[in-house]
Amino acid sequence: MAHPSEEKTVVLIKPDGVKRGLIGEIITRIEKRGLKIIALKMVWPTQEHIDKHYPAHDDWFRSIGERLTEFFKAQGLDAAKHFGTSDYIEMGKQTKGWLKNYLTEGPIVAMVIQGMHAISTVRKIVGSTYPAEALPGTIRGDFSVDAPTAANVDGRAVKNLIHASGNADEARNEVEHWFAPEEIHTYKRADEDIMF
Ligand code: FUP
Repeated sequence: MAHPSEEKTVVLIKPDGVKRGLIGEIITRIEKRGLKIIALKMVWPTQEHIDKHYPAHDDWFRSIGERLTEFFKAQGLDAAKHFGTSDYIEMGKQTKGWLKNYLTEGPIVAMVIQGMHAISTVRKIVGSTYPAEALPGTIRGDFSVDAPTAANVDGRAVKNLIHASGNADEARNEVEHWFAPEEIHTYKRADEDIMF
């Protein structure tokens, strides 16, 4: 296991983040926290690349379906009516199709971020998956407002500006999926000795 201060995670600024001119704002928040960018590039991904980026197993599809169904329910709405099925796995598969369209709508900025418990720290900076639930002070909570009750009904993915790896396995796979080893750099930030 890597030292906690050397943990790596992948952040993608999605096409809505890039087109809204939020690249600088998003990077600033990550850097100011004391996390280090060790790889960065702009790419316009293919559908195939996005297909491989997101998991393809039933547990993941089920978790997507379950979560959005709960959100619909909390709003007094029935997700099954809009998806034409109450099967969580099917809902997850449909959502993945929309994600492939969303993430290929334009260029994205892909980064590897390294630092103290980087995976969980970045997730906190980013905020809840659904912007409508994200707290002010988080990136999603400050700059976006979308919800599955609107997105899924309109046949698209939730516009939530950013992707950030969810756990250590995802982070490892995503670093490899997005970057060649020579694109990832090792260097010391000037404030590292002072911060930890
Ligand atoms: P996250 O862990 O925040 O990356 O979110 P998930 O893995 O649960 O979901 C992956 C992506 O699917 C999220 F960025 C948002 C998107 N999504 C939708 O667009 N609609 C939904 O109903 C649920 C998820």
